[in-house]
Amino acid sequence: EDLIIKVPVGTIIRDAKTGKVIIDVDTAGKTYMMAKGGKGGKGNSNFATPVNRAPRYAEPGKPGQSFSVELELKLLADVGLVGFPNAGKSTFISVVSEAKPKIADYPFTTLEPNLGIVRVGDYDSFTVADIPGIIEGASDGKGLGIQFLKHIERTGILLFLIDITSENYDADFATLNGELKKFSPALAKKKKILALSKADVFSDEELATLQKVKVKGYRGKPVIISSATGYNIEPLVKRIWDEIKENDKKTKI
Ligand SMILES: Nc1nc2c(ncn2[C@@H]2O[C@H](COP(=O)(O)OP(=O)(O)OP(=O)(O)O)[C@@H](O)[C@H]2O)c(=O)[nH]1
Ligand SMILES: [Mg+2]
Repeated sequence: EDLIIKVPVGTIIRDAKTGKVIIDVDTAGKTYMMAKGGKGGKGNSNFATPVNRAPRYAEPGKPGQSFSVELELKLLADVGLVGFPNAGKSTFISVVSEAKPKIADYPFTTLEPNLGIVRVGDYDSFTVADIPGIIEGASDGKGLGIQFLKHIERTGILLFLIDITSENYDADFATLNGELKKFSPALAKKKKILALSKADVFSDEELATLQKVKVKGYRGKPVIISSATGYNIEPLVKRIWDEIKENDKKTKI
Protein backbone atom coordinates (compact mmCIF):
# COMPACT_ATOMS: atom_id res chain seq x y z
CA GLU A 1 0.00 0.00 0.00
CA ASP A 2 1.28 3.47 -0.80
CA LEU A 3 2.35 5.70 2.03
CA ILE A 4 1.24 9.24 1.25
CA ILE A 5 2.83 12.02 3.24
CA LYS A 6 1.13 15.38 2.90
CA VAL A 7 3.27 18.50 3.12
CA PRO A 8 2.27 22.16 2.95
CA VAL A 9 2.66 24.12 -0.26
CA GLY A 10 6.07 25.77 -0.10
CA THR A 11 7.91 22.69 1.09
CA ILE A 12 11.22 21.92 -0.55
CA ILE A 13 12.51 18.39 -0.26
CA ARG A 14 16.23 17.82 -0.52
CA ASP A 15 18.50 14.83 -0.51
CA ALA A 16 19.94 15.00 2.99
CA LYS A 17 23.38 13.88 1.82
CA THR A 18 23.91 16.03 -1.24
CA GLY A 19 21.51 18.88 -0.51
CA LYS A 20 20.17 18.52 -4.03
CA VAL A 21 16.54 19.57 -4.45
CA ILE A 22 14.43 16.51 -5.22
CA ILE A 23 11.13 18.32 -5.44
CA ASP A 24 9.76 21.77 -4.82
CA VAL A 25 6.13 21.55 -3.75
CA ASP A 26 5.18 24.96 -5.07
CA THR A 27 1.59 24.27 -6.07
CA ALA A 28 -1.31 22.62 -4.29
CA GLY A 29 -1.99 19.02 -5.26
CA LYS A 30 1.49 18.31 -6.61
CA THR A 31 2.41 14.67 -6.08
CA TYR A 32 5.73 12.94 -6.32
CA MET A 33 6.90 9.40 -5.73
CA MET A 34 9.79 9.85 -3.38
CA ALA A 35 10.83 6.24 -2.90
CA LYS A 36 9.75 3.06 -4.58
CA GLY A 37 8.37 0.50 -2.20
CA GLY A 38 9.73 -2.98 -2.02
CA LYS A 39 8.11 -6.07 -3.42
CA GLY A 40 6.29 -8.25 -0.96
CA GLY A 41 7.50 -11.81 -0.69
CA LYS A 42 5.47 -14.97 -0.82
CA GLY A 43 5.27 -17.15 2.21
CA ASN A 44 5.77 -20.88 2.05
CA SER A 45 2.04 -21.61 2.21
CA ASN A 46 1.84 -20.20 -1.32
CA PHE A 47 3.91 -23.09 -2.53
CA ALA A 48 2.03 -25.82 -0.77
CA THR A 49 0.92 -28.77 -2.90
CA PRO A 50 -1.24 -31.73 -1.97
CA VAL A 51 1.95 -33.70 -1.56
CA ASN A 52 4.00 -31.14 0.27
CA ARG A 53 1.76 -29.20 2.58
CA ALA A 54 4.54 -27.36 4.33
CA PRO A 55 7.22 -26.62 1.76
CA ARG A 56 10.43 -25.15 3.02
CA TYR A 57 10.54 -22.88 0.01
CA ALA A 58 9.41 -19.27 0.24
CA GLU A 59 10.05 -16.30 -2.01
CA PRO A 60 11.72 -13.45 -0.19
CA GLY A 61 10.53 -9.88 -0.79
CA LYS A 62 12.72 -7.19 -2.25
CA PRO A 63 13.61 -4.17 -0.16
CA GLY A 64 12.26 -0.74 -1.10
CA GLN A 65 14.39 2.32 -1.73
CA SER A 66 15.76 3.92 1.38
CA PHE A 67 17.44 7.29 1.84
CA SER A 68 17.16 10.40 3.98
CA VAL A 69 15.58 13.64 2.91
CA GLU A 70 15.33 17.08 4.44
CA LEU A 71 12.17 19.15 4.33
CA GLU A 72 12.30 22.91 4.34
CA LEU A 73 9.23 25.09 4.45
CA LYS A 74 9.40 28.49 2.90
CA LEU A 75 6.57 30.91 3.33
CA LEU A 76 4.80 31.72 0.14
CA ALA A 77 3.41 35.20 0.26
CA ASP A 78 2.53 37.72 -2.39
CA VAL A 79 4.25 40.54 -0.56
CA GLY A 80 7.26 40.58 1.73
CA LEU A 81 7.81 43.45 4.18
CA VAL A 82 11.32 44.87 4.34
CA GLY A 83 12.55 47.53 6.74
CA PHE A 84 14.70 48.41 9.69
CA PRO A 85 13.58 47.33 13.15
CA ASN A 86 10.83 49.62 14.44
CA ALA A 87 9.85 50.84 10.96
CA GLY A 88 6.28 49.79 11.62
CA LYS A 89 6.12 46.57 9.60
CA SER A 90 4.14 44.59 12.15
CA THR A 91 1.84 47.52 12.79
CA PHE A 92 1.16 47.72 9.06
CA ILE A 93 0.30 44.04 8.74
CA SER A 94 -1.92 44.34 11.81
CA VAL A 95 -4.03 47.09 10.22
CA VAL A 96 -4.33 45.57 6.74
CA SER A 97 -4.98 41.99 7.85
CA GLU A 98 -6.32 39.94 10.73
CA ALA A 99 -2.78 39.11 11.83
CA LYS A 100 -2.05 40.06 15.44
CA PRO A 101 1.73 40.27 15.66
CA LYS A 102 3.59 41.64 18.63
CA ILE A 103 4.19 45.38 18.26
CA ALA A 104 6.50 47.42 20.48
CA ASP A 105 8.64 50.54 20.36
CA TYR A 106 11.94 48.73 20.61
CA PRO A 107 13.93 47.05 17.84
CA PHE A 108 13.71 43.33 17.09
CA THR A 109 10.21 42.87 18.37
CA THR A 110 9.45 40.44 15.58
CA LEU A 111 11.56 37.33 15.84
CA GLU A 112 9.60 35.02 13.59
CA PRO A 113 7.77 35.76 10.37
CA ASN A 114 4.03 36.46 10.49
CA LEU A 115 1.65 35.97 7.63
CA GLY A 116 -1.42 38.08 7.05
CA ILE A 117 -4.20 37.85 4.50
CA VAL A 118 -5.29 41.18 3.07
CA ARG A 119 -8.80 41.36 1.63
CA VAL A 120 -9.31 43.39 -1.52
CA GLY A 121 -12.93 44.13 -2.32
CA ASP A 122 -15.39 41.27 -1.83
CA TYR A 123 -13.60 38.48 -3.62
CA ASP A 124 -9.88 39.04 -3.79
CA SER A 125 -7.08 38.77 -1.31
CA PHE A 126 -3.32 38.64 -1.12
CA THR A 127 -0.86 37.52 1.53
CA VAL A 128 1.79 39.57 3.28
CA ALA A 129 4.79 38.25 5.16
CA ASP A 130 6.05 40.37 8.05
CA ILE A 131 9.62 39.49 8.99
CA PRO A 132 12.15 40.72 11.54
CA GLY A 133 13.88 44.02 10.91
CA ILE A 134 17.11 44.24 8.95
CA ILE A 135 20.06 46.40 10.00
CA GLU A 136 23.28 47.37 8.31
CA GLY A 137 25.65 44.42 8.56
CA ALA A 138 22.79 41.94 8.94
CA SER A 139 24.39 39.87 6.21
CA ASP A 140 27.46 39.54 8.48
CA GLY A 141 25.28 38.34 11.32
CA LYS A 142 24.46 41.69 12.99
CA GLY A 143 21.08 41.99 14.64
CA LEU A 144 19.12 38.85 13.91
CA GLY A 145 21.20 38.15 10.83
CA ILE A 146 19.41 37.63 7.56
CA GLN A 147 18.54 33.96 7.57
CA PHE A 148 14.88 34.90 7.83
CA LEU A 149 15.13 36.53 4.40
CA LYS A 150 14.58 33.06 2.98
CA HIS A 151 10.95 33.52 3.95
CA ILE A 152 10.50 36.36 1.52
CA GLU A 153 12.50 34.76 -1.27
CA ARG A 154 9.28 33.43 -2.67
CA THR A 155 7.20 36.53 -2.52
CA GLY A 156 6.11 38.28 -5.66
CA ILE A 157 6.91 41.80 -4.57
CA LEU A 158 8.56 43.58 -1.68
CA LEU A 159 7.11 46.41 0.32
CA PHE A 160 9.85 48.53 1.85
CA LEU A 161 8.92 50.57 4.90
CA ILE A 162 11.13 53.47 5.95
CA ASP A 163 10.33 55.60 8.99
CA ILE A 164 9.34 59.04 7.73
CA THR A 165 11.39 60.67 10.50
CA SER A 166 14.59 59.13 9.14
CA GLU A 167 17.34 61.63 8.32
CA ASN A 168 18.32 60.02 5.05
CA TYR A 169 15.88 58.01 2.97
CA ASP A 170 18.46 57.45 0.22
CA ALA A 171 20.94 55.87 2.61
CA ASP A 172 18.26 53.76 4.29
CA PHE A 173 16.98 52.45 1.00
CA ALA A 174 20.52 51.68 -0.16
CA THR A 175 21.36 49.87 3.10
CA LEU A 176 18.24 47.72 2.97
CA ASN A 177 18.83 46.89 -0.67
CA GLY A 178 22.48 46.12 -0.02
CA GLU A 179 21.64 43.61 2.69
CA LEU A 180 19.06 41.91 0.47
CA LYS A 181 21.55 41.72 -2.33
CA LYS A 182 24.17 40.07 -0.14
CA PHE A 183 21.64 37.45 0.79
CA SER A 184 20.35 36.86 -2.71
CA PRO A 185 20.75 39.00 -5.82
CA ALA A 186 17.47 37.59 -7.11
CA LEU A 187 15.69 38.79 -3.98
CA ALA A 188 17.12 42.27 -4.41
CA LYS A 189 15.84 42.39 -7.98
CA LYS A 190 12.23 41.86 -7.04
CA LYS A 191 9.63 44.47 -7.79
CA LYS A 192 9.54 46.97 -4.95
CA ILE A 193 7.12 49.46 -3.51
CA LEU A 194 8.49 52.00 -1.09
CA ALA A 195 6.40 53.52 1.67
CA LEU A 196 7.35 56.11 4.26
CA SER A 197 5.69 55.09 7.51
CA LYS A 198 4.37 57.00 10.54
CA ALA A 199 3.22 60.05 8.57
CA ASP A 200 1.05 61.07 11.53
CA VAL A 201 4.11 62.33 13.42
CA PHE A 202 4.50 65.12 10.86
CA SER A 203 2.31 68.16 10.49
CA ASP A 204 0.32 68.72 7.30
CA GLU A 205 2.84 71.39 6.24
CA GLU A 206 5.76 69.01 6.69
CA LEU A 207 3.91 66.35 4.76
CA ALA A 208 3.18 68.79 1.95
CA THR A 209 6.89 69.34 1.39
CA LEU A 210 7.42 65.57 1.30
CA GLN A 211 4.82 64.88 -1.38
CA LYS A 212 7.39 65.19 -4.12
CA VAL A 213 10.26 63.47 -2.33
CA LYS A 214 12.45 61.22 -4.45
CA VAL A 215 14.50 58.39 -3.07
CA LYS A 216 17.70 57.46 -4.84
CA GLY A 217 17.53 54.09 -6.48
CA TYR A 218 13.75 54.01 -6.34
CA ARG A 219 11.73 54.76 -9.41
CA GLY A 220 8.58 56.65 -8.69
CA LYS A 221 7.26 58.39 -5.64
CA PRO A 222 7.23 56.73 -2.23
CA VAL A 223 3.78 56.31 -0.72
CA ILE A 224 3.40 58.23 2.51
CA ILE A 225 1.35 56.24 5.01
CA SER A 226 0.29 56.05 8.60
CA SER A 227 -0.83 52.76 10.06
CA ALA A 228 -1.88 54.67 13.16
CA THR A 229 -4.42 56.90 11.41
CA GLY A 230 -5.01 54.81 8.27
CA TYR A 231 -3.68 57.62 6.10
CA ASN A 232 -3.08 56.32 2.54
CA ILE A 233 -3.40 52.71 3.66
CA GLU A 234 -6.22 51.96 1.25
CA PRO A 235 -4.50 53.47 -1.80
CA LEU A 236 -1.35 51.51 -0.88
CA VAL A 237 -3.28 48.24 -0.64
CA LYS A 238 -4.83 49.01 -4.04
CA ARG A 239 -1.40 49.78 -5.47
CA ILE A 240 0.03 46.50 -4.12
CA TRP A 241 -2.91 44.62 -5.58
CA ASP A 242 -2.34 46.21 -8.99
CA GLU A 243 1.33 45.22 -8.90
CA ILE A 244 0.48 41.65 -7.95
CA LYS A 245 -1.92 41.40 -10.88
CA GLU A 246 0.69 42.92 -13.17
CA ASN A 247 3.30 40.40 -11.95
CA ASP A 248 0.88 37.52 -12.53
CA LYS A 249 0.32 38.64 -16.09
CA LYS A 250 4.04 38.71 -16.76
CA THR A 251 4.65 35.24 -15.39
CA LYS A 252 1.76 33.79 -17.40
CA ILE A 253 3.00 35.08 -20.76
N1 LIG B 1 3.08 57.27 15.26
C1 LIG B 1 3.12 56.07 14.67
N2 LIG B 1 3.76 55.06 15.25
C2 LIG B 1 3.78 53.88 14.61
C3 LIG B 1 3.14 53.69 13.37
N3 LIG B 1 3.36 52.41 12.98
C4 LIG B 1 4.07 51.84 13.96
N4 LIG B 1 4.34 52.71 14.95
C5 LIG B 1 5.08 52.46 16.19
O1 LIG B 1 6.42 52.10 15.91
C6 LIG B 1 6.89 51.13 16.85
C7 LIG B 1 7.41 49.91 16.10
O2 LIG B 1 6.35 49.29 15.44
P1 LIG B 1 6.42 47.78 14.92
O3 LIG B 1 5.25 47.58 14.04
O4 LIG B 1 6.60 46.84 16.07
O5 LIG B 1 7.76 47.84 14.07
P2 LIG B 1 8.48 46.67 13.26
O6 LIG B 1 8.97 47.26 12.00
O7 LIG B 1 7.58 45.50 13.15
O8 LIG B 1 9.71 46.36 14.23
P3 LIG B 1 10.58 44.99 14.34
O9 LIG B 1 9.63 43.87 14.51
O10 LIG B 1 11.41 45.22 15.55
O11 LIG B 1 11.38 44.91 13.10
C8 LIG B 1 5.70 50.81 17.76
O12 LIG B 1 5.84 51.57 18.93
C9 LIG B 1 4.51 51.27 16.95
O13 LIG B 1 3.42 51.64 17.74
C10 LIG B 1 2.44 54.79 12.78
O14 LIG B 1 1.85 54.72 11.70
N5 LIG B 1 2.48 55.96 13.48
MG1 LIG C 1 7.81 43.65 13.82
